[in-house]
Amino acid sequence: MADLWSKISAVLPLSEEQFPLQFSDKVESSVVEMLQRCRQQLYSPSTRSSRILNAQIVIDFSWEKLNMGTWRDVDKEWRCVYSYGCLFKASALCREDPSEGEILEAVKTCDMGLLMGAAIMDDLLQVMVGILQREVRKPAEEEDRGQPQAKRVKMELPRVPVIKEEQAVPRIRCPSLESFNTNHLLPLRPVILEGIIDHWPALNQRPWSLEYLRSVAGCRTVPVEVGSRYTDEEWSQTLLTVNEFIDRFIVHKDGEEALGYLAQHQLFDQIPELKEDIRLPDYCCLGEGEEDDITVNAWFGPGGTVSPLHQDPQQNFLAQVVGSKYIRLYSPEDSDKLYPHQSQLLHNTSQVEVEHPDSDRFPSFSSAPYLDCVLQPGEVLFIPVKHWHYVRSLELSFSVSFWWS
Ligand SMILES: O=C(O)CCC(=O)C(=O)O
Repeated sequence: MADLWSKISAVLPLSEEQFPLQFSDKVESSVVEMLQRCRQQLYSPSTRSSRILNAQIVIDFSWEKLNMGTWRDVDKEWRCVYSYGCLFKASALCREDPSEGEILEAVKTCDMGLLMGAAIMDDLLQVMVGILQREVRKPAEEEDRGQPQAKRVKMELPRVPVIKEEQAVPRIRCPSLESFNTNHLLPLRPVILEGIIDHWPALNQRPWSLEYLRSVAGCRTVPVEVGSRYTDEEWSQTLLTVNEFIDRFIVHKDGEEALGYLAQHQLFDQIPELKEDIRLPDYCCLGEGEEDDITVNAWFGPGGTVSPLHQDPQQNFLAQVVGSKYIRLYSPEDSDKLYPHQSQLLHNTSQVEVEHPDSDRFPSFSSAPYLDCVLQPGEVLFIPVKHWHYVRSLELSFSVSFWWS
């Protein structure tokens, strides 16, 4: 670890004078002074504990500001202050021959800044966490976790629904852009595209096994959904490392424990190694939006995770990388038979439990026509804008969805 600090200091500004710290008067002068003190300590002798203490004061103070009121009302300057606090703390942890535990704490600190703060200094936290991660990263084959994965991942017999031919989502193999546009995009018709992601490294050179995910992302802190479905009362969100998520919800999952779902749109920005394993589907170019506006989401979890029936305001390519999923689709024309929640927050979500509908409360549901499928690794489902979709994973599963317009 001896040269870790030289790698970190190489990406920091050369001197205190070149280190920007500019805030408007929305940020109290006492906080700006504390930030300046942290900056000074970065470039002059000081004790480790004093560096960490001052950075922690900045983190704790700005954390309060981030948690006041609703997230969209949080001023971006406070998110920047939080990121600076994380940057100073992570730097302090990595000086002077840090232990592996201290480096892991620095990784977590950077991740908190990436998740809750705002980008500062050309995304310096992202650069730093890349350096730190390489320091603690073990190649997949070096991992020794005892028995082979298949024996330790809890195997459940999935309830695999029978797909009737007349309501199966149609399938096509590598259509031309023109044919996809004419037959599916313009008329907004769902379809399963086969053979269009066969070249992804995630399905070839770097298959997304648990060991591989642990090796590229194990020490990274990510938001996790805990609970069977986001409409349940006891559903909650928490922050866990990818290793903790796998240990708690996948490898040692026992029947009584809540389900956990790593379902989020920041994962690929946070962990660029995973982004390098996937590609944007070519068909996204048929949209009117810019490539940068495409949202790429990760959906990683054990068998049994459910995304309740809901609709989204964009076109969607849902690509299956690991495991299989049962998916049911309803047209937006049948929304009145699907009983959306009344509240503003959940108005895009149906109240009906799709596979166990309460026909007394929701009598019209059974008359709504639908298409369904079991999506297998290597297949991509086109879910047209506003089409209602219900998803249940049949086994350990990792999917990637692309929301585009
Ligand atoms: O795979 C899932 O659980 C949900 C996917 C989804 O809802 C989406 O991509 O919009």
